[in-house]
Amino acid sequence: MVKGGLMLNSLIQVVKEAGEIIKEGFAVPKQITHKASKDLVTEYDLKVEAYLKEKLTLLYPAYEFVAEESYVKDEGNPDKIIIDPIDGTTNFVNGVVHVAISLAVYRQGQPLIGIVYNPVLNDLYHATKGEGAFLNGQKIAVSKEADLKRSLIATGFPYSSDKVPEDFEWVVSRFARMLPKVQDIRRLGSASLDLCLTAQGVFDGYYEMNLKPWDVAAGILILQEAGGRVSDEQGEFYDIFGGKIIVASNGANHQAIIDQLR
Ligand code: LIP
Repeated sequence: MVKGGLMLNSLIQVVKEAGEIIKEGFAVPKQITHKASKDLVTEYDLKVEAYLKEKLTLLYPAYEFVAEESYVKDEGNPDKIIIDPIDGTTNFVNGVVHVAISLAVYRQGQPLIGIVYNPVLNDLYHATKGEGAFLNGQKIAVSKEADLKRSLIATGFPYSSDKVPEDFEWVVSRFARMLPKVQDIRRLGSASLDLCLTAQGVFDGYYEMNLKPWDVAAGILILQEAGGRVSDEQGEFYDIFGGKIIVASNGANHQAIIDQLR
């Protein structure tokens, strides 16, 4: 039994079952629809979300679901299960292996459990508040790299980059400012996995704009439990339900990343 109690174990079981749907669809043709020009959804996103909601409604009927493909508005329940059925949908459509189910439990408005599962690579990250962060059962921790020049930084590009000139300008200007100041930059296409790879010490930091609660809720807890730091671009609390820019790091280089993003 993994640490974190019965709820964590039952959630992991259901997430792994849902992962089989992603594995079935990964290498086959998909029906793709566009929520926006760059925002894709497939029948597999919908199947995974429906499976998770069906199973978890039976197990945890008192919780409100905040799930990417069915979310309408906050119903005010402080107990939430926050789901991204396929984080990295564009990767999934194109056969890039960085895809994950991201699931977080908030109880009384506070993060309690985070699970990020990549069924293609069979990597399961999890954390329970106060109990550390784990990858496939092995404890993980952030890197100790304090020198931005030696830091491998991840980022992403918002779906709005073709529609909102200010967003495009922010992304391009910060990328141009950051690139000569760091070891290198990576863009893997899954925010939840970017946060988990930072928790694992593979990345030394990560930043992105316009993410949704389901992209980051689980990964933030996993990173914090691995000793990392998460803030907004001012170094203040990042609100998953309203934050525009997330800055995540090993803590040692956090201020240096923020200074480049000002
Ligand atoms: C994606 C994020 C990624 C971001 C994409 C998109 P989705 O989530 O994980 O970091 O760059 O624009 O938001 O839409 O695949 O669940």
